Amino acid sequence: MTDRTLMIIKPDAVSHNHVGEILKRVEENGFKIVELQMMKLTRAQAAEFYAIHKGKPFYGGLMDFMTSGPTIPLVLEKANAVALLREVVGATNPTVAEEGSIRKAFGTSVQRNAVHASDSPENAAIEVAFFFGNAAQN
Ligand code: 3AN
Repeated sequence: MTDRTLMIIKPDAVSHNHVGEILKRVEENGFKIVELQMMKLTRAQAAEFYAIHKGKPFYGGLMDFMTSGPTIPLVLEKANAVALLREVVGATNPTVAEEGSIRKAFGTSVQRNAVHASDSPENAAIEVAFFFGNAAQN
């Protein structure tokens, strides 16, 4: 079965010119890029996307960071895409992320960790629809 997941290349990775290297790693790991766009999130979009973190101490900083510059949301396709992309991306905190992972290579802090990857198939469907509409799930 082929599944889809959502990745976001965050403002830190875009501004440091790591887009090409991140896309290369994604493709080398067997993911097919099926949707991709560059966009600067509005505060309302960032708040909706990260609504689950509302009220946490880092929420304001996360909103500031995610709206600070262009991001690149993309939809990736592969069998078991959600779990496999989380492995390729690595742990939330780049300092403890696995060697060879994207966050280990390009993240600089828990907040500025280069990329987002959906954490469950249910959230992947919601997040794909958030950026690309329901048609992208078919
Ligand atoms: P992940 O992105 O690995 O699924 P989540 O969902 O716990 O991690 O957190 C979402 C985002 O919120 C992270 N990618 C990171 O940018 C930010 N974040 C999470 N925890 C912290 C923290 N303790 N301090 C600052 N930012 C955080």
